[in-house]
Amino acid sequence: MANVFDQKLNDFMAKIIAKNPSEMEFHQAVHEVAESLIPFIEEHPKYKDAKILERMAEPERVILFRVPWLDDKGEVQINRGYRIEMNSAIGPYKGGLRFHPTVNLGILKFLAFEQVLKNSLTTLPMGGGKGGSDFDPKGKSDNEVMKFTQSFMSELFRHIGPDTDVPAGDIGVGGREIGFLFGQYKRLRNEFTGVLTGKGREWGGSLIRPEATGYGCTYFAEEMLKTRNDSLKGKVVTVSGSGNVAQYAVEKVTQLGGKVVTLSDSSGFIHDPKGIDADKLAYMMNLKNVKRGRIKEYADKYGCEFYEGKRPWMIKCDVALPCATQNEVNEEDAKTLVANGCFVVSEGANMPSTPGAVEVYLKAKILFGPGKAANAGGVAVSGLEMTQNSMRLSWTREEVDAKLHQIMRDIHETCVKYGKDADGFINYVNGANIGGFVKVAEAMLAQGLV
Ligand code: NDP
Ligand code: 2IT
Repeated sequence: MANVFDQKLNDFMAKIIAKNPSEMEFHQAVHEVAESLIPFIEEHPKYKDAKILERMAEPERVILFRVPWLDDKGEVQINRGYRIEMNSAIGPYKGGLRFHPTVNLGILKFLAFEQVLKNSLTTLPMGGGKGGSDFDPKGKSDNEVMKFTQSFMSELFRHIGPDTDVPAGDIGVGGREIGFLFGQYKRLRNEFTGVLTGKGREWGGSLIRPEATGYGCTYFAEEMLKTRNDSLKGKVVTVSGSGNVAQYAVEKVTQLGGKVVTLSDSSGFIHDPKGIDADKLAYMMNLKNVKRGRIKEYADKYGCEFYEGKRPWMIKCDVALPCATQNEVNEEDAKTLVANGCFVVSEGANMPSTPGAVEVYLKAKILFGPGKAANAGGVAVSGLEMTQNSMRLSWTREEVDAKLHQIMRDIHETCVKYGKDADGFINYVNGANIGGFVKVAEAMLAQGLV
């Protein structure tokens, strides 16, 4: 039987690759999903006949635009802007904007494709989208970041809206960028609406949105541990990244009694065997969010080791939370993690594990929470921000956190429902892919050939 599915998967992927040449990350994301879904679709001919998976792999709309701006020296700079409006079957397009020099069409299509299934898993009515630019905010002045974002929004504004497409942050887009983007949108449209999420709390932002992805990824790890009557208490945890997601993962793991011993950025990682406590985290957050410095400075300040150009997966741990970027854990890293006793991987980043790494986790039958399930807390609280904006009300921290926690439990339950193997092992990859797919597929069937 496996061979029949392999053949169908190969045929399906051959078409995807031919149609979307050189979009490697997109191929990777679609392949992983198709591998889970093809056997399921074979059992449900209505999805097969309506070519739901084929339609989902084709964006509803792709917007690509020029972003000219003047730097501080008065020199003209030109970047490229994108918005991928992937799927609106269950709600307005929703997903972040990424500003990073590596951004290209294939990366944003992989992120948009993942976002469709992730948003479906949250239980909230959000379609999927993603966008961004090859603009690099690193080393730019606040003024340059503002100039760029204003120019970016001067084109994007005509394509988005609170009931159409609602962007948010991702790599390189945090509170500062969302502020500038919102200001420019409001000026162009003369409307104060919930068109972006991740806003400041004084102007429509939701409490807990900054924390949501990191907290949610930690809650998801805790839910997975519960299936083995275990918890994060006393666990040694490695975290990669030192941005938004990593920061609040560290905070929540520490609150739940775990010890985080690593952090990283694109220059390398730090290993602090004593653990990153609340004071050290506060130092790191100021370093990254205000001073915009490098993680090495943490090692200099606290007298611990900095490993230049390396990733933290060589450090012995019980739990690993990759929170930086795609393909940051390869097959070798995964083998090292498992050999060192790591038995939980909860992905804060999008697709941080390569296909080879995922294979290692599944073979070793460790608890592996793929990004579209484990990091869905961020977009879930974005959904809650949209609700609060529509109601013109704001909920307390406790209310939002309780809703986030419940959503992460629900996502976990969905993964168990669709991902439990005959031997009782929970394959969260299959669970998340099938669980996310069903709702979108049903909506697409109901809405006809659109
Ligand atoms: P930030 O920009 O706040 O932080 C990104 C972190 O990852 C930085 O430490 C950065 O280091 C590091 N990093 C980025 N690119 C690379 C790279 N190519 N190689 C090595 N390190 C890298 O982004 P977020 O924390 O928001 O996002 C992190 C991940 O989480 C991404 O995969 C994102 O898609 C995902 N995610 C984010 C959500 C959110 O709500 N923000 C929601 C769900 C998922 P440096 O500063 O040196 O570049
Ligand atoms: O990848 C993601 O889910 C995000 N970057 C958050 C998207 C959002 O709309 O909050």
